[in-house]
Amino acid sequence: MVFGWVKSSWAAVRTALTKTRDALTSKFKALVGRKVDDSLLEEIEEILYEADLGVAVIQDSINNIRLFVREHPEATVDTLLSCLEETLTHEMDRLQFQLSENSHGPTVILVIGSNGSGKTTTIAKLAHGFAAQKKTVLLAAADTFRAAAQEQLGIWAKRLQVDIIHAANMADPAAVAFDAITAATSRGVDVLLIDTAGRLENKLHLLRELEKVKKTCHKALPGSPHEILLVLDATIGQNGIEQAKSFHNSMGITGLILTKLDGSAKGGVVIAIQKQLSLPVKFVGVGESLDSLVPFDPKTFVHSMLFADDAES
Ligand SMILES: Nc1nc2c(ncn2[C@@H]2O[C@H](COP(=O)(O)OP(=O)(O)OP(=O)(O)O)[C@@H](O)[C@H]2O)c(=O)[nH]1
Ligand SMILES: [Mg+2]
Repeated sequence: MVFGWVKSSWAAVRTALTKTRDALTSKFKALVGRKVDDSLLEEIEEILYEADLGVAVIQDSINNIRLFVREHPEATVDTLLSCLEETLTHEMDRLQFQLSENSHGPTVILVIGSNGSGKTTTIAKLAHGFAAQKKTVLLAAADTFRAAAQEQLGIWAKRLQVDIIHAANMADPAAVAFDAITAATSRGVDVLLIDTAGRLENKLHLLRELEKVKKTCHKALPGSPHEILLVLDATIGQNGIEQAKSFHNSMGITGLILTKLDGSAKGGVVIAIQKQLSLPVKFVGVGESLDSLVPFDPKTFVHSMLFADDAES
């Protein structure tokens, strides 16, 4: 089962992609009318690097464009752009973008990520989105690293009018997760969102702590967590790929949420990350308000990044 997430306006993502799109379209525009040859392909390659699409995706795109040119000697810059759009979207359709739903009890969603990536804010946005679907939500403050983190999630819970399970005496995060799952099950809530401490992915002991949270979830409710979502700050660009790999290796994440796209000129990282890890970006964060978390759609995203014209805008 998957949740039927209420479609929010894609216009906010399009706006967040303005810097990335403007940089790409102005440079592509300057190439229109040019002869399609190796030097043109090199220039396209350089333009793609600036959008932070990453080496692997760019090499793949340029190889596909080369093949296309071989088969279509009459190709123009416009047709190359369509070929690029297709290449960037290719294979992403196979990924599971919707959140999995547990139909036999609470859906447990574990949210992890580095310091300040946007975990707690994203949890509030998710809770807000679930409420719009008439789902009951429980929050778990399993960030026992800082007392302020408990308070921050508490403020959101109050504002959203949802229940929260706090850590007793800053107990170990796995114990908070266990209590929260027990409470979610006995209260019959639909969704449990577990907030965790910000950590650097190379801090091994902290990763071990997260692994313990995951194991404890499984013990408290077999099959859970149903989603392990890694929250990444889009403004860190390609470094996000290494971060995601490291978290994925130890935690087996089910999806990504890329935040702060509104402050980034390098929207290409959203494509690069999912293609390299074969993991879906389930949502993108495009601001600080509760409704600024948008379900990801690969075709619309790629189109919004590459083309100035759009029926939606
Ligand atoms: N512009 C913008 N800001 C965001 C977005 N998502 C989160 N933020 C901001 O990022 C900052 C950090 O967010 P938090 O939710 O506290 O991050 P965290 O990962 O929980 O941080 P720690 O618990 O300290 O690891 C806050 O100021 C948020 O408002 C987004 O999509 N866009
Ligand atoms: Mg936090």
